[in-house]
Amino acid sequence: MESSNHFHIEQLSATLTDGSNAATENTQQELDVLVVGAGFAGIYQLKHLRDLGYKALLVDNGSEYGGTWYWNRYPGIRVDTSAPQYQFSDPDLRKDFEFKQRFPGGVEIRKYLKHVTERWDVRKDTKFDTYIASAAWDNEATKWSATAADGTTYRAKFLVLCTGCLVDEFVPKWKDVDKYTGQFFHSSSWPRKAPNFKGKKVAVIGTGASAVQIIQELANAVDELTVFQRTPNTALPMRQVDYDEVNKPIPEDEVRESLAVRMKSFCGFDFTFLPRKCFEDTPEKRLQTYENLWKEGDFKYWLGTYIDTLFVEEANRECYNFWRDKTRARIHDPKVADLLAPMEPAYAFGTKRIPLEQGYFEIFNSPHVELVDLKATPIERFTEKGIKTSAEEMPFDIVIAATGFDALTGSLTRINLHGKDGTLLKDQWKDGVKTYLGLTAHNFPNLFFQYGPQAPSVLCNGPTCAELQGNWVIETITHCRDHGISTIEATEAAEEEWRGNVVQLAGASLLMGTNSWYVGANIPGKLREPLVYLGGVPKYYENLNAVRDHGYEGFVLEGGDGTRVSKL
Ligand code: NA7
Repeated sequence: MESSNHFHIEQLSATLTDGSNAATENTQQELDVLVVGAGFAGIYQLKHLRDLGYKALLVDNGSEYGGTWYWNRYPGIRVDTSAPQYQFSDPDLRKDFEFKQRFPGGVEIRKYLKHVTERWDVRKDTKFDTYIASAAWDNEATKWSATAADGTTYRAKFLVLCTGCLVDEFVPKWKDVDKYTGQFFHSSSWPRKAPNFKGKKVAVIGTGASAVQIIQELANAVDELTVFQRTPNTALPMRQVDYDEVNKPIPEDEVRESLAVRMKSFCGFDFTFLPRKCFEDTPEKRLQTYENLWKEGDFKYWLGTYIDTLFVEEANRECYNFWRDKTRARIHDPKVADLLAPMEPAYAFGTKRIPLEQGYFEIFNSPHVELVDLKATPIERFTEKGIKTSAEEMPFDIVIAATGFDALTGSLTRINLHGKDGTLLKDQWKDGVKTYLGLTAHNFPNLFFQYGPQAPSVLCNGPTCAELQGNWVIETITHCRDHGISTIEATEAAEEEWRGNVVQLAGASLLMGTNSWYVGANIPGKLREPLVYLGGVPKYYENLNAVRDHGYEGFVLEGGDGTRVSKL
């Protein structure tokens, strides 16, 4: 296997835990806030904390800004949220930067982040190539002590983890994969020296969002493409727009308006679910509604449709049927159509992450593209030359595992985070994730994590969460500073209640009936539980603001002398 982000980190982690590499330089840095992760959320934290006078440092394992956009370099990588929404709200940033497409690709997003970080002048307080493998709360000093792989220790009053939610690669443990002599890599460890695909037989395992984008790109680049599908993907058509003289970029006042309404939308977009249920419309009106949403070419068919779609089976089925008929019409071979868009849904529509596609389904009409149904013919093992399914042995020059991530919790639990009593976060969560507000955990004072479990996170786009959650974190840190509070820690009771809330909301939806990474079902051995807050963005921020307005209800706040400052 190619060297990957995943393996690199495991090695670093191991050297630190066995102490062989620790503290070789033995340097120490005192900070107010250590921010880990230089994607949208981390960049936002650094800029705004620094503006408020904090001594803050941003560190990242990568060598540049971007987070998930730094690591994921597969061809065709693109954001599924339209440009007016996938950016920071600061109007100053738009004065001399314009997105060139409605759905920008990875290169453009990295260009945008370069522009942002230059404008916000954050580089001088950023340290790259720095993996924080462990951090421990020091009760005496009331500080976090975080150790990087180079032995440097950062001591900080607050630790803010902006480590992303789709980072920790999942590669299934296929038998004999180590015996395979061709090129093999995970979608998010794409070799920096791009492989030459011309004349090659290539396999893509998986049909999630990453696979869809990779397949679209590789279909025309390779000699033969084989896609191994376990579960069909209900991808929706993307209506891409190249902004130019004819299709002008969205004017500034519209961008502002679009960003201003995020808090009112279930998923933090400039649209939200329709205010009516599926069967309140006549069949004719329903059809027209679906057609209109479909034409938008974005997430509206998923997250701007009838309000009961993700909650009521019959409503969900109507939505699926429309998608199925539109999609099957694009596929020539009925047997292939049965696999890609079966007559009976494989799972409730929208309960797995829906990506936007550009010609994905038509690709399977090409004679050089083969679809293998893993449900009928599972992979038994790898061979020296390729893959052996229960039906046949297939040789490949390159195999790409687009098999996802230990989502939402993996990037937090892979760090050896020791709480107040020394317990590791991963052990504290072994019988179920418990957070307060999807931002903090009991036993882990002065620690905040963003875009993580039990928050809207993946049902609300990255930059939006970076600002909305981020502002709350900054406000909270500032409340502590202004009131002489040295520690803020969620109570167990508050955590229990929040978990209950998350479980109840998910239980009322169709989400729990589907095996997806939203419920941790993609990782063998991972507890199956709802990992996303399904109350919607407005309700989530109502909760956050209510907690703040009630004197940080659910937290214990203590002054420097150990006095309890909070009213509980
Ligand atoms: P996903 O959405 O987790 O997709 C992973 C795919 O890999 C999915 O089709 C899985 O099938 C498949 N998979 C996983 N394990 C196996 C095994 N053992 N055998 C065969 N196929 C397997 O990850 P992505 O990287 O595509 O997307 C993650 C997010 O990144 C995406 O939502 C965007 O937000 C960005 P399954 O469906 O589980 O049957």
